[in-house]
Amino acid sequence: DEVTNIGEEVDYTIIGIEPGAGTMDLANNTLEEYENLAGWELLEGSTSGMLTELGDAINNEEPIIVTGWNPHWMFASYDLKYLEDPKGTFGAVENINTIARKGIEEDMPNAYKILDRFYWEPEDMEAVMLEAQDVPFEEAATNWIEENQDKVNDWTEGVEKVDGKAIEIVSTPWDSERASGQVMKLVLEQQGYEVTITPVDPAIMFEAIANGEGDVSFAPWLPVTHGAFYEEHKDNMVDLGENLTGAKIGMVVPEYMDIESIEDLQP
Ligand code: PBE
Repeated sequence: DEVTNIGEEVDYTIIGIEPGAGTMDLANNTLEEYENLAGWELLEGSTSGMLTELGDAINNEEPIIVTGWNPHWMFASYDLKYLEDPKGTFGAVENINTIARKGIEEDMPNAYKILDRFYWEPEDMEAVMLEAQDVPFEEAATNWIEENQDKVNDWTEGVEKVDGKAIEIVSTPWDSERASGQVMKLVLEQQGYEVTITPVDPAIMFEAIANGEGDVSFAPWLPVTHGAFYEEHKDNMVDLGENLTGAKIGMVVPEYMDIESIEDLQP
């Protein structure tokens, strides 16, 4: 039989990431919603493991299906495509929002202004992520701030400096959020705050903001990726709106694979 069966070639397996990731909830839901994916498996692992397997497969021009997203450097490093998702189980365009604990506007009016104004483009986040492949995130974030002083000035203009007030940023462990977290840490430190970043799973991140243990997070992906956590906690937190738009999640394959849609994966 000359017809390639991609399912057979990839052992009916989609290479996933950390089990606590929102991406994995969407991918599990995708396996349930598409009848043609009955019998397929989503492999739990880590983002670095997924990226290693993706790189190895591409070096050997072998087929592979991973859960992917952007902003991420994987699209700058490799020729990749998203599989079409006619059922929309991975959502469409995602945003990354800023959420904060209740009462922060009254307690820290100056910091609040900066948190509320923080907004950047996918290219900004990607620039930090790409450079952080070679240097520590803190250095990449410092360089981005130096090169984008006009944007930072828009966030801090007219805001009074403080003397050593503590702020805890609650984040997630992925590079996209390490980029935003480090940039905002440095911006707030320049304003006189003492900033810590705590990376946790998305579920814990929302809990920490809702119960006031953490002050702010720049890491929620909405409306779909972390939508269930958002619904659960939205009455106990403040939503400061988008800090980035144009994010995306889905099943990702190398360009050379002869497949275009999730619907075309054979059972
Ligand atoms: N991710 C992609 C996060 C947000 C979207 C891996 C960076 C997650 O899956 O929860």
